[in-house]
Amino acid sequence: MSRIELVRLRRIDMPLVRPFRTSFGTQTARDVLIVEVVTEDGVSGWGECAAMEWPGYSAEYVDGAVDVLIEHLVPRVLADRTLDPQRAHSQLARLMGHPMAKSALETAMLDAWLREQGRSLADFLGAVRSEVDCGVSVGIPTSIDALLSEVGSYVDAGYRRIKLKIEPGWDIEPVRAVREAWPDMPLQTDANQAYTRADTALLGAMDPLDLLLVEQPLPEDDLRGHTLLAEQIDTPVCLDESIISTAVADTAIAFGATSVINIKPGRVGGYLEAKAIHDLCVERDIPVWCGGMLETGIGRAANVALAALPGFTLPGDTSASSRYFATDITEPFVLQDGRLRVPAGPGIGVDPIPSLLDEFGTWSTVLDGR
Ligand code: NPQ
Ligand code: MG
Repeated sequence: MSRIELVRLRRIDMPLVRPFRTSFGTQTARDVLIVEVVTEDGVSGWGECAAMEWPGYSAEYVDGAVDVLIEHLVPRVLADRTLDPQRAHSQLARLMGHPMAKSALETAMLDAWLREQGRSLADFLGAVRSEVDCGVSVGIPTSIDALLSEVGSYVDAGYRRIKLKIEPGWDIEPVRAVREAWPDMPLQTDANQAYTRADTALLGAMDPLDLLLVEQPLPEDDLRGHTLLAEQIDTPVCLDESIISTAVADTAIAFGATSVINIKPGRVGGYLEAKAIHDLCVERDIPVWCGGMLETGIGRAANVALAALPGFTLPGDTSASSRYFATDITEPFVLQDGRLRVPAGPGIGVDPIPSLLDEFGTWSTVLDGR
């Protein structure tokens, strides 16, 4: 087993091609934290942190992730320097919370470890496909006309499923307008916790719109509320924010709170945990799909590898690089016939372009534990 020489943290500022509004706020650029693990043999492994600048999606945020990595997570893995992602997973599990920061570090270790073996992440995880079906997530725009024109551009680009962000005041009308314009398009909604148990009738009013699912309508901790809602509406309930571990996934499935699961490696603390949730869902006959956190090519590559596992039977939010960025920091992921190709090279199978890391870079530090 090889050893870790140092860990480098970088922040890059990536402008978005259009503002992305959800019930928790508007994003115009991504402040992306990138973790690089360098081995004693000079091999670099890469991980991307899913956290946003402010704790809107979940409790994590970029400044907090930087702090916990510098003060707690990186020192744990530099204490023995062994490049062993599974061992690091157990060690980091002794520290509470911070799944996105842990995932970035663990993925960088996993990438370096796989690159040294010449093995792809897709192969390691158990991928069964060389390309994956792609969907796209559509933010809350300023008007229904703007929504129809944005959705139209994604339909023309070949996306195989459309997800509309909803919130109170922006739900039935816009969703109906999209359904009427594209009667056969696979369509789903995502509320990012914006509703309450009192909104059951309103959410049920969207049943005739033939939606694949409604994602995370209620607050993260309200599993029972999701069970009650699922009993009252026909549209399948899919949890995102609530599913923070395999144990919670098991509980939510057993209690009827979710019949589909959105798996995001950042939210659950990495690809090892994501794989375990996938395996549980296959056993329980629960379809899964791969979520997205506006990743650059680094995070996108790893997500596409995960989405190639057999239980990922629904198109994910694994969109093309161009959905978010005019220039990605890796070779861009390009949609072909509504699909993305699964990287086959060692590790995550893509490399950041050094000049672009510099161009977009706003901060970096090196931690070598010495
Ligand atoms: C979701 N993702 O499924 C999230 C929400 C989300 C693609 O809809 C910066 C970083 C901005 C992460 C905006 C999609 C974000 C973000 C939205 C995640 O709930
Ligand atoms: Mg979501």
